[in-house]
Amino acid sequence: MGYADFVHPGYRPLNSELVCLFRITPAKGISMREASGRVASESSNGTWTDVSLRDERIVRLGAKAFETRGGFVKIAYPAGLFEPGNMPQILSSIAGNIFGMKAVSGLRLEDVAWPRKILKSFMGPQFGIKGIRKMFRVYGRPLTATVPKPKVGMTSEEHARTGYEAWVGGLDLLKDDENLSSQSFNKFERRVEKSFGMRDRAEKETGEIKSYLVNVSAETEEMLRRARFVKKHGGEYVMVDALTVGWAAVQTLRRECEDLGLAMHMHRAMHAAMDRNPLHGISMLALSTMSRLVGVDQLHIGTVVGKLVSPRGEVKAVQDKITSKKSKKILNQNWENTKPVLPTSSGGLHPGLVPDVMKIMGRDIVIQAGGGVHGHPGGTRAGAAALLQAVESVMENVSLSEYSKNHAELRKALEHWGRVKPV
Ligand code: RUB
Ligand code: CA
Repeated sequence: MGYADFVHPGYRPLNSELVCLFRITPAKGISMREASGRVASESSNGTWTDVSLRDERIVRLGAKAFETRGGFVKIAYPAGLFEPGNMPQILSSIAGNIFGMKAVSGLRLEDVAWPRKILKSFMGPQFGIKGIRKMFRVYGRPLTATVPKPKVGMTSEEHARTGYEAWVGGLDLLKDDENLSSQSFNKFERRVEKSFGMRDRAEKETGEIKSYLVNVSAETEEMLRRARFVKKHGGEYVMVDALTVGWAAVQTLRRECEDLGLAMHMHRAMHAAMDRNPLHGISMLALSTMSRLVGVDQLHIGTVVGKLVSPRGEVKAVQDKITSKKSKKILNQNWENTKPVLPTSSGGLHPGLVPDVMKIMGRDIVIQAGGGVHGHPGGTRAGAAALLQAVESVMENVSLSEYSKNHAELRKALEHWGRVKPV
């Protein structure tokens, strides 16, 4: 089959087919039609030259580039191409060789619409937004979290102590940072034991439910062992750097978390290697569909106003994709009974930016601040109080400056950082 066999303008995909939206920049001398045919061919069952075996059943498995609009091409893939429940195989097809094709100078997987059969073959989130809120018995306001900073270097005792200060300061969640695992000065087991000891103490003192996003990212068997260790010590969550551990490992961890009853918080470290270039790679929107399918409960989706690139349009589209029952941005997706994922906004946030974040993303989110808590002039406990006060000011529809008049920690934070948007 030649590339032209994979171009079917006007084709209407079957409900059973998986549809991808690509942004295609053809190489010099290659037409869009040729480039889209090559992408459809190489990502399904074609290659650069005709081969002998090409009977009907083979042709039927070929993908179809069916709609081209302004550099964006939709391609439909017969379900038979894919092994249900196997994220690595699906990505090796729709996000594999094609990025290296000489026929394109740029190629970006913008979105994926998953057909029911594949949707049902993945576990989806165990808790979803309702389940997470039920865990904390906190409704109507964002959950709050903090990462101890410096993010790597503290001993287990220092980490746990910082968590205690943040919890009694009013925050719901302590979070490990993406590159904290089990370094010599802060071994995983010691950190878990010390931190949950401090968590129990903070719960007793505050009467509030507190939890801890423990980073278990490691080789897969080791991740399962660490997840069991968290469970044994009374934890409710694991955190996983899904993109650096890989989707297959996340699928295995997700099964383990089902047995253990542990929620999963997904850090997206390395996503910007794929999604930052608007002309080449894999969008955060496409990555977010994989996250919801594989079944994380919480996902970092950016801040718009913080230190890391997260454009408003993308953040809102991702939020819609991971929280709605039927998402419409960009490709339509009926999630059926796949639970929604709680968006996490983080990256350069501090109390002065909380109103912006809540204005853009609403209240059904996690707001995470590391430097924006521990860099407070009054220290971690004051920084935690200031972050919570900023959330409360929005909930009470009072301006930050007004609210800070009788909330000293917030006032100090505003004196220190104002409304600065870090770069
Ligand atoms: C934030 C932090 C997180 C980033 C990741 O710390 O450590 O790793 O939020 O970015 P700080 P994203 O609050 O000190 O900036 O959430 O966009 O994936
Ligand atoms: Ca971090």
